[in-house]
Amino acid sequence: MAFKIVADSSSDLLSFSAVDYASVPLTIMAGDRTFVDDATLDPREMLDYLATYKGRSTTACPNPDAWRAAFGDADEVVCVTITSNLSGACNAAMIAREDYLRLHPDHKVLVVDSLSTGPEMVLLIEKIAEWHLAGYTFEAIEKQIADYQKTTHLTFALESLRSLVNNGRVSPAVAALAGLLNIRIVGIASDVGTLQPVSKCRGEKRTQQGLINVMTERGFKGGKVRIAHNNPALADIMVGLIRAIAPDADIRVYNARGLVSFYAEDGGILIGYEG
Ligand code: X90
Repeated sequence: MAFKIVADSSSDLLSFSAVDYASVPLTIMAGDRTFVDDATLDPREMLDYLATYKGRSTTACPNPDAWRAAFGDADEVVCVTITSNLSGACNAAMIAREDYLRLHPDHKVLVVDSLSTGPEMVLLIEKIAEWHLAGYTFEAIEKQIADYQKTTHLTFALESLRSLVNNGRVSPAVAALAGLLNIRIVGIASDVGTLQPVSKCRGEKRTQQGLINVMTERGFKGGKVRIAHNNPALADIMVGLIRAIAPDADIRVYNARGLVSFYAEDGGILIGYEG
């Protein structure tokens, strides 16, 4: 039985050693540049280019063929996608699933809509791998992943909502509620997988406290924390604040890859956690 986990590149996870794994890239387009969010991408170089580029920029999700190719010929595939509320990636994965099962009627494909992105996807991927390695069947994983999803959360701080609004991923009404486009906000992935602003934050301290408040309000007491960022200084401080609440928390910190960097911009941070 070949078991494989496949996720789109908004998870920021390019490779994963515990089980057979593939990352399927989203694409960022700006002017005459196309940035494929795979291992060859230099997110820093992309951000520097975007900072000087004043024209329109867009992103595109993987098409069904790209998902299909990533399934390979595994008998059992668990596919974890960015929230279906902000991207067509999940829908494309569902189409890929149908094609795959038509070709291989005895194979199994589970598409998990993360209703989130980035580090919350990482928590799901790690849990699926952990269960598989512990001997859970495909069906048991399918049965239990939704319950685990209810215990995981995503909170984030962004310097602005500009990329998200310009690409229609956040409505101008929500942005208006969040105040000026240009102010730093703390937000969460809502239960239906949309971006929900929680507070405007003037100043570093308020941002840090805003993030911690959201985490504790949503039940963080310890457990796993995964942090993707374009802001090493803030990431460091957040690790300290999290350790102050939960000294034994299992924390991992890493740079965001392309898709998340595009939307979270320079200075952004995403925190996935169990609560
Ligand atoms: O299909 C596509 O082109 C991709 C569109 C992705 C849009 C949202 C990306 C968000 C990245 C920003 C903060 C987290 C928001 C989470 C809300 C659920 C990261």
